[in-house]
Amino acid sequence: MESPVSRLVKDSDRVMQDNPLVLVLMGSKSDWETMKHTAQTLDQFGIAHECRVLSAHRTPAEAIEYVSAAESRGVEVLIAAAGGAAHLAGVVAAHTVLPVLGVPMKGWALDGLDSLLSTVQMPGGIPVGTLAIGKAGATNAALLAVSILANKRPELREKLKAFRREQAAQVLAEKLL
Ligand code: AIR
Repeated sequence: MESPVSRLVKDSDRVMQDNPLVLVLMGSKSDWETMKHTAQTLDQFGIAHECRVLSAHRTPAEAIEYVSAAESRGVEVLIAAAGGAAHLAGVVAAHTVLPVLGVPMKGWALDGLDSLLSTVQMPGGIPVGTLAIGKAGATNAALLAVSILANKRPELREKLKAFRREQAAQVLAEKLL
């Protein structure tokens, strides 16, 4: 089946689906190579989402405006990814009470440890649920968003259970020789 992501219009500033339940923000287009795994996983579960490049440092006003409008658009979860001085998830969390998941980007001088600490070390009162560095974190941010959405959507919970069963079956079928 063709992914909805691949159907999206070129030259748009965002990857967009109608009535998104999840917003995926990233600090730079260079993060998309990793964050496309978030989009693909959300697609796999049929979750409408919108992905957009917005930076806490380079476009702070636009980032705040976008996040502040999320609740009134019916969005339920935000995912924010950034590298280096990775403040995006924290800034996003400061401007909404919706759950915010942070994905630290790999690379740079400290290979993602800088991104991890910038994302995870939030002061008490403004939480960011921080995932692993890089691709695993990008995939898991989507799976955690699905878990959150599944609280009120029994059909989604069944899809998650089926996903886990299939994953377990694949591991058990592994042959070493
Ligand atoms: N970034 C962008 N604005 C603030 C931050 N922290 C991050 C991006 C990307 C890294 O800086 O999220 O991971 C490098 O961006 P670029 O555009 O130079 O490739």
